[in-house]
Amino acid sequence: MTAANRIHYKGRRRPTMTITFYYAPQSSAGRIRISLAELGVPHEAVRVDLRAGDQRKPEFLALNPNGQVPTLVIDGTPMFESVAIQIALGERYGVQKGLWPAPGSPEQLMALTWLVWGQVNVTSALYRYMKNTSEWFPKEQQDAKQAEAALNEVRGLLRILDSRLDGRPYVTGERCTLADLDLASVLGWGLSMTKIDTSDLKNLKGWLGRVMERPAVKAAMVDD
Ligand SMILES: N[C@@H](CCC(=O)N[C@@H](CS)C(=O)NCC(=O)O)C(=O)O
Repeated sequence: MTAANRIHYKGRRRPTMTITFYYAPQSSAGRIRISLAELGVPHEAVRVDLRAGDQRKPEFLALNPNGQVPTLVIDGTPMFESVAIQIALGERYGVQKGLWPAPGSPEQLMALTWLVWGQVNVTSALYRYMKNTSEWFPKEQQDAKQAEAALNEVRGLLRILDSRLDGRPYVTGERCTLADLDLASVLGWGLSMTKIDTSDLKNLKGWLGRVMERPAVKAAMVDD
């Protein structure tokens, strides 16, 4: 795009974006569904039937070559990877709604840190644990040693999160941000599925309750 045909919105309202959200119930798309609900972002939701293989159809692969949900199309531009989507939503809608810290603030650096930390570490360790223990995955591919290693990893990460929440209601401080919503949506679901014991962690339960009890979060958790 050249400077001549770039549209400048200085002093004018930005036009409304057209957003299409591709999701599946009980999937990683849940975290984006929660953010869209909390931010009150108008969008069209399209259910992808993963069992029927809709995610492998050419028209879906053209949007997300990984064949996965969540996928978000913003004004014709497809986005995938939930952490990238969270950041885009935070920047565009979150600052105004108080759910994403202002650009350049120390809180934003913290929100980015804990959001990515959750995705890179917690989500992958939890997934590895489930893969080696849950009935959703083939029994013959499960390995008790790998399950134990993943469980130790999850426990270590939960201890880090628990100490972060010592004296702080939310990971960046006083305000709930998309980083809390993202982490809590993964842990709320993952801990209830795996029944990992967290009774020794004194801050985790209160924080999880505070985030999951938010009306928009509760509404978004209802699957259709
Ligand atoms: N790293 C991706 C992971 C997305 C992902 O794993 N999606 C799963 C559902 S939880 C999926 O769409 N799987 C499609 C399939 O199983 O074919 C993200 O965070 O967005």
